[in-house]
Amino acid sequence: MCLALFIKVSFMPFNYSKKYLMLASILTPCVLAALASSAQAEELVLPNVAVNAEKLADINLTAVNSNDSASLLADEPGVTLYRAGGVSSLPAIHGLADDRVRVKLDGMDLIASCPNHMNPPLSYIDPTNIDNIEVYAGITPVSLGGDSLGGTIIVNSTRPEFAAAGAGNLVTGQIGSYYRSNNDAYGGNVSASFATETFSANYTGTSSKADNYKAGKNFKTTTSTLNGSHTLPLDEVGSTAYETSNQTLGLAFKRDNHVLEAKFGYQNMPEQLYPNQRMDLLDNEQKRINLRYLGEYDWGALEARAYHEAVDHFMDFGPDKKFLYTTGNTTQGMPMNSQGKTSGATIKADLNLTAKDLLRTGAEYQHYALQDWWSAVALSSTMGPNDFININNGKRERAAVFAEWEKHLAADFTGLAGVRYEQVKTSAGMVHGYNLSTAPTSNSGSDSLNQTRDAAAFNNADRYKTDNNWDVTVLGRYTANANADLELGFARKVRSPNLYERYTWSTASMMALMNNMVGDGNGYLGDVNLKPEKAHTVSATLDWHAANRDWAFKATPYFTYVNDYIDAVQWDATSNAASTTQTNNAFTTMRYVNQSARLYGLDISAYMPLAQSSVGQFAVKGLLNYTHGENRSTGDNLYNIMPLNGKITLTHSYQAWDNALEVVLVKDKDRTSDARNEIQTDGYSLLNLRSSYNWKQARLDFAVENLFDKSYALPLGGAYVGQGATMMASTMPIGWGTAVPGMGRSVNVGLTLKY
Ligand SMILES: [Cu+2]
Repeated sequence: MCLALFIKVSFMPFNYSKKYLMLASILTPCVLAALASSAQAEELVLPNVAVNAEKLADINLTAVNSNDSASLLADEPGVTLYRAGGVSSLPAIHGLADDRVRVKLDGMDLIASCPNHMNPPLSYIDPTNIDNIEVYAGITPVSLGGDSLGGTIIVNSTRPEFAAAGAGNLVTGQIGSYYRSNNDAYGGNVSASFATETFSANYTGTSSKADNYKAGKNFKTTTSTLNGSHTLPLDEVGSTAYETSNQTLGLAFKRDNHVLEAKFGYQNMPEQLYPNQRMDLLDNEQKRINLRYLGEYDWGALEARAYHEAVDHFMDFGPDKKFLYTTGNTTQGMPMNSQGKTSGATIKADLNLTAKDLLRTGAEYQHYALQDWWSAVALSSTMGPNDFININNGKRERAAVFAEWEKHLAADFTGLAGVRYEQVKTSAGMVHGYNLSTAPTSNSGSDSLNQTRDAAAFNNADRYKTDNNWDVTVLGRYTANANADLELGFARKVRSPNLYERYTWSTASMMALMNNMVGDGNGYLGDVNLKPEKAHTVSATLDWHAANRDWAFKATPYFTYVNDYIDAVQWDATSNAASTTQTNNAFTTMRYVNQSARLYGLDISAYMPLAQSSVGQFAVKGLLNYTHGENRSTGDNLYNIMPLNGKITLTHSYQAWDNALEVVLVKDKDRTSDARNEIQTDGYSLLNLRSSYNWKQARLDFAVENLFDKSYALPLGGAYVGQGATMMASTMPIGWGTAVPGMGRSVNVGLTLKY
């Protein structure tokens, strides 16, 4: 089999360095395999801490449909996705997205270092490298998240495996590859492990590349082209191509009930284009190290972790976008740089006080530093002669302690109560615009685009902020009988503003347009005086099921009130105040502001077997999500709330064969944010087919997504600015009012081999 793999990879369409890397990755474990006998695996797993964890039952460990790890969450009740770049969707839980959701990747709280949040935590892991995901969509225990409002998503990469006692060394490996027809996407993944009873080493490498995708039948994104710009076919969705690779090396040592683990990660992403941002990601490099100790004791469990991450991020115009001002044929672009450094440590103890009482307590610390600057452009009259300092020496420091008590009050009743205190300190240094070389403190001399006025106001403001945030969670679970569980909870959760919300400062339209974390095409500027958001949520879950869970029906209604919700108002750069007249049906400049918001909704999921016959087992799965979000200060709708949507999946399994037919139904998005001139989208339905066949050491996946090649707009995909001149509010040739189209039909195949 090793020989077969070797030949297969040799013919894969990678560039040489990648190919040799993959070949080496295959050969090494193959040689090890020849030397060692196979053995039983043994895993060390944390005690189950979850009261209401919604564990993803079956993570499809293949990249056959997507390289976007967030897309694995698409079947989770209450979870929707802000579609953005090809591998960087932002998950939203019950209408709260991005930094409002705590995403923990291998226990690390990573932070997006980009004015467009192009590098969120899940963009650093390939779907094939994920071991498990837990989603807390209702009430999140304080031990599982702070500095966030909505739920928590816990994503763990491959866990270390050790050889069982006396069974000899353990050698495992996996190699996979896939192809998707719509955007000519292909890639591969390899993993190899070697373990003894006390030592474990694991390497994973993944690589993927895709062209722009095509919208469904008869979709036209533009009918004209800009002078000098290359012409895109009418159904091609500009700026949707990507290329990325991730590598991890994990080492672990085990002695009795103690495990010491080190994970090293490296990402090199040469390109991730953005159809809903004015800039494209043209380089992202991440290096990370994550150390963990896990010990089981008579009294409970102790976990300690320390991590460090360094990110270098670069943006400019990708191939489908162009600079508005060209000098002859010289298209110069607008280089933008972000550098982030995150260091953190956590310590957590689970104490079994009595057979019925569990106390979880811990402390967390995180230090984040951000530098964000845009290099001077020689031929531009406005973007020079100096660098534009967007965020100078930004710092965000979190220190938290928590305690949480879980008590089995009776055989049928469990209660949980927790409190968390978190101090968040933020600061940023003095700034200047393209027009000056030093930071001004008074508005004198010549000004360009109000850069001196705005920088001086910012430099004179108190930029050192300390937030004292208190979270509380109370939760009860009652088992009424063998068929019904009821869970009821309350949570108060607080999130401090991120550095882009607090410290971006320029009112100039072009600069503000570059600071946009939501993909709506507008420009944004920060406010140093923003207060933390405070959410109060009540939520219940009714879980009605067969005693053996053959069928299940689950409903979660929720209600959240957010004080000081960070929304935005239209801003007048000339008067430097909130606009008195509103701009309609156009991209505009917004400023973040504390308002209040209310969200409520319901998610329902169900599962039922249909028939068991000689031709296999048939079952049906259903999912329904409804969310309503409104700004209580203005009466406006909240931005990017997914309209009513559902999914019905018919599954069939027969021996080694698994098949699914999925219908996706989405209603019109007509409740949109007026302030942001959010684009309405039409309802749609899609049909997807999936099939997989499992052999003992191989798996073949086949899928047709959007079988009927339907043309539709992504409700949470934002505004389309994927081609032409995107640097000014009035984009050409697309203009305001086009939503990002969804992908047309794609035929996908994937093959995974294991040994
Ligand atoms: Cu970026």
